[in-house]
Amino acid sequence: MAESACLSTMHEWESPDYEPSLPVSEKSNPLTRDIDRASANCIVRMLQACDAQMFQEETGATYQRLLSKQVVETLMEVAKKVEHILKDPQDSVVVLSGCGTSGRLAFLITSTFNRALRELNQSSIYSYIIAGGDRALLSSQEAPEDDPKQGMLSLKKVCEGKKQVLFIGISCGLSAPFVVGQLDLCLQHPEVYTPVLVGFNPTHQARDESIPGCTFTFRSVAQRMQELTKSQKAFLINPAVGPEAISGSSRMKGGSATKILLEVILSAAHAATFTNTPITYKGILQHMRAYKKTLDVTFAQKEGISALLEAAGKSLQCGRRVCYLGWGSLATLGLIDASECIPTFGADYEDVRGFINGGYRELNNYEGPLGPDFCIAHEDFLHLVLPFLNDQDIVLLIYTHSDDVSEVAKLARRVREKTSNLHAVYHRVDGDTAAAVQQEDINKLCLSSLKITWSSPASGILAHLQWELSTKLLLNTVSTGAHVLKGKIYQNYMIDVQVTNSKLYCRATRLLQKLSGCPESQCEEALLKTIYRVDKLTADITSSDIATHTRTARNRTKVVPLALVCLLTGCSLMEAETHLEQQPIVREAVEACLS
Ligand code: S6P
Repeated sequence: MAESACLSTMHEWESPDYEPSLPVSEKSNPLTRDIDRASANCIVRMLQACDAQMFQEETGATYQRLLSKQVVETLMEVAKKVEHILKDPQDSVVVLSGCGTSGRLAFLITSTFNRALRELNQSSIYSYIIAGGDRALLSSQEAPEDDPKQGMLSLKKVCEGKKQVLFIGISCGLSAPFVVGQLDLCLQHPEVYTPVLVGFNPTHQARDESIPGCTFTFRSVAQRMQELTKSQKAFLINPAVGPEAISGSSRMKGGSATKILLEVILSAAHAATFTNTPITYKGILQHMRAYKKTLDVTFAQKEGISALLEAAGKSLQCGRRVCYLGWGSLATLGLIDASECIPTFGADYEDVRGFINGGYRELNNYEGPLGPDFCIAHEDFLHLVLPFLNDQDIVLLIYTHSDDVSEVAKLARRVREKTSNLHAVYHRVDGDTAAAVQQEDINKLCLSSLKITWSSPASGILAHLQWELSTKLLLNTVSTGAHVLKGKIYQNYMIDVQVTNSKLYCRATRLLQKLSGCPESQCEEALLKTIYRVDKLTADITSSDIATHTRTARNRTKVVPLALVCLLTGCSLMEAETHLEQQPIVREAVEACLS
């Protein structure tokens, strides 16, 4: 009985009656309805169940899934295109592009596979584009997402002089104007560009709002591409992975599924080119299943993850910090997770921060060091952060046994002088005893050490990709859960969302409608009043476009909570501000108004 109830909740979102006006990527997940009141343990279970939805089999004709026949076949076709370029790389490039998390993963994946090429003495063929440039790798730059022209120009620049371009545009919600500008460019020049779209909604749910200065919408471009899939002139990879645990937070499943799909494609292409392993249906499926196993291996550590989440939640609750000290690409995942807390939870830059051994040298981004506002090396941590830490700040070491574990131990000793709140997460291969002594030292210094053990890897690169995904899942769980415990989430909505681009503006208006029950026009009015901090809207404001509104909102805090208090109580903006000052935990403030 309990099991069938649980199963029906797992699939509830697939019903055509479930939040029918919303695309899958924006729906609220029935599994996490009560996440805001859950214990650390329960939060981990809920997030695990949400992640497991990624690999659920197709249940009917409604949605294709990650393991659906058509998806696997498209992965094979795209892998063959990449193989073709790998075999004749002259004047060719494979470009991965996206906004926010999607752009960060484009960076991570291109770095991994270019490194693999370098190790084989081959020239790099992969390039990444992230809306807003490299700063967006480490911070919230949401506005460039709305700029299709910028997208198109940046693609042109990367492809200058190239005769053949495989363009992979990533937009989890099939919604980013930046990406659709690039796809449109590809469609205009089919002799050079072959476009691939990766996202997690069916094409009929792609965003259909008009884009200023464009004759197309995301949906119209996706539909044009769909037509071209028949002749393999364009490709669509858009399985549904279920709604996000925190509504719209595509950094979680959207990001994980992006990483899985693209790595499966590129790994298959590399194996075909360099080890003569043909691209087969079975091979692709097998690789996907290895990622499914990654979820199981990671969440087998539920208790350890809950303990970390609880400790991080405690630090954030008392206004202290969470620091990730990582090595290699796992550190990059720490940097990414930390940067996402700012737009996702309205967190402060200092709340969650990541650091990487070797700093920018190791990160190896196009623009190199990004200046004093973006200090990311372990040395920066030692000079700028460590002196101010105490036992209320949590520090997490993230590494694998193929890193220099004696370096980890050395850093652990330095941290331990300032805070006892030191924890470790590390990956090791079963039976590998190489770093056992140093590991013992680290364990003694840490309050908790989470050891994730993997059976002997099929290939070096696959093992590393699994460790990365495992780290992503773990950090996403810890940082999301910690912010839930801090009271940042209401039900499973991020109520204090920053209204810094058109997608977030629409989401904010929708959220106000849902929670206040007021009509859309009234909600938008309340939103504008809080953005412009006025009790009466002027003609100037109402005639401005969304870009002006979102630019103004960039410097505002608590926009949506304030608008909600005004809508629910009919009070003035100033009264709403006083109310929220008295009750800084947004969830509780909202509940007080609703009851
Ligand atoms: C989501 C994250 C955002 C998105 C970005 C792109 O958790 O904070 O930065 O990645 O908005 O979204 P999409 O749907 O185009 O991949």
